[in-house]
Amino acid sequence: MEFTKRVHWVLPVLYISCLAFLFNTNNFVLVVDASHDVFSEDVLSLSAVNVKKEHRSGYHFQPTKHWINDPNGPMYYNGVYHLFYQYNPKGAVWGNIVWAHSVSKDLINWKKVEHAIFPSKPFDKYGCWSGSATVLPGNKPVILYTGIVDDKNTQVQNYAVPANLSDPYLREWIKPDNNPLIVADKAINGTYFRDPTTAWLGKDGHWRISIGGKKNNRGISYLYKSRDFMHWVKAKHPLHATAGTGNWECPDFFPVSATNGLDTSVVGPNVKHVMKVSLDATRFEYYTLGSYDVGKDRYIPDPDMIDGWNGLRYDYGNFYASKSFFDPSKNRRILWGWANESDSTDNDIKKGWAGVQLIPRTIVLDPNGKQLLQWPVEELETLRGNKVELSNKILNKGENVEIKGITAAQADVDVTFSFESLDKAEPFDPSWDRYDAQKICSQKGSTVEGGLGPFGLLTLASQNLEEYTPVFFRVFKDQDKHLVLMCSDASRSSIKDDKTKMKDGKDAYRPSFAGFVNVDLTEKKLSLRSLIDNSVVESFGAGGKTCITSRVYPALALFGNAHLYAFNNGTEAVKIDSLNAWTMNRPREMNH
Ligand code: DQQ
Repeated sequence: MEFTKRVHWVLPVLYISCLAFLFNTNNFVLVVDASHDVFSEDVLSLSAVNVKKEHRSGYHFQPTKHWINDPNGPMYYNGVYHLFYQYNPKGAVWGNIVWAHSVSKDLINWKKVEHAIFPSKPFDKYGCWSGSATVLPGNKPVILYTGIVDDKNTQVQNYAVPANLSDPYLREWIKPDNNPLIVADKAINGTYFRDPTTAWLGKDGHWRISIGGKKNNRGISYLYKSRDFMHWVKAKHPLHATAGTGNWECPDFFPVSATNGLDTSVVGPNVKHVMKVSLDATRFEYYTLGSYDVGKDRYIPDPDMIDGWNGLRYDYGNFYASKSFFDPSKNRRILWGWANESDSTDNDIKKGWAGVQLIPRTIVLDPNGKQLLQWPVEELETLRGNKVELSNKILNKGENVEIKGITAAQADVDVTFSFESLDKAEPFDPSWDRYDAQKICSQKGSTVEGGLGPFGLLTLASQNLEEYTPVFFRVFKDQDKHLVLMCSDASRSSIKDDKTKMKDGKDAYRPSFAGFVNVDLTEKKLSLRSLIDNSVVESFGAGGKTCITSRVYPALALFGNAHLYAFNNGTEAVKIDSLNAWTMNRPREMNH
């Protein structure tokens, strides 16, 4: 696993996989685990006086300034979508974490309201970490979240309820005095015990939740049960656990079907369950599909699932700590995920902000039953402005075509490529690691000539292609089958990279994110949709089978100077069957 690369991304200061105490030269104590950098008081409250507009998102959710991370407690309640999120109200680095709160009627226009939960009581004095919302019978929302009770990062589970259910925005939340609801018993390491899920109700009338953690190096999703939501008892067995995977953050457990979303408590013969965990050690999100044995209260991954670091990922790029919720108004399950910056902490502080939430995605089971399909919520289309179209355009080897007439820095592009034959697909080198798509993509980038591919889009490109972020496919032949590689390659995204060294002197984090696409090529077509937003490139391959998000910081391809191309660097000609691209407008109301 690529620890060193991820260090650039997540832990510019330090990385250690277990909790440790360190001292810096200013003699204050740093408490660090794999996901939580600890900065000095000075740094914690540092942000640029003027927030830099450059690279800020146009339509991806972000606050007006400062640091954000995990989406928390998303829910739909009485006609309003709620998004809470981890937020530092004082600076552009992780720390001082509160639950910030925004509300929306359409998932696109967001209004900021008061912080919902912030440290104030002994049971959360040192932090209000991630958690989930459950709407209880009688239409009563309740939040479960992780409170930090001491400077050793000891974690407990708390609840909060709205002060006034008739306030349409649920602005004020109360943390009752019978908190904490759950403390770690002796068998649990209380510093790895966090991020409660939305609760589901069993046929026996008992609520269940899962909480992430680890024991030694075994990732665990603990299971707790309660009849009244107040008194919780740990089940004899965890819901799920996997040796060798390290700490599990932000578990998510929910039912899926191929047609529509399901309420979290649904079980049944035609329902599969998804178990997602955010793996602290790799900072990627892995999921398996399987069945929920309600008798044993255990999750069992399907036999063909890989349950660990080589498993399916929600997104093969910068996407973490996601959380899903059921939207009863449209019968769909929606997934929110956080994209951290890929830049140095120094640059984050200079910008005055860090982190965005990605576009909420509708998730359903792929009809093949082997994976999920993710797609931007339909409401996003209301932001589409000027449109350009292209069809039946052949791209021979080495050719590209510029997609003109839209604002390429802020666009939605949906393209379907077709090809006459698969014969020229390159052989898949048996020495390559089938599970290290990123390595293959870094060797076989968008400019290395191939057979069938590389072809795709050059996003956030400067006029003379000094910088660009290609999102593309490359098809390989592996014995009797074809393997489709999808890449989102940040390595040439900015000419400034040589000057943006990380604090530790290493190069800025510009990975060639990649994943394979499990797609049937019988029709000899591949589709790609990319949501381009100044420093975000969020892409969906083959109708959402494989998703990859990159964060990039072009120096030239900014605002009106950004360009968009379709390209082919394979010897097999490809045809743009159809391409639709739109300028994306800013939402009317953007979280102010
Ligand atoms: N972020 C939260 C934790 C969670 C982690 C703290 C994941 O609750 O485990 O900000 O990014």
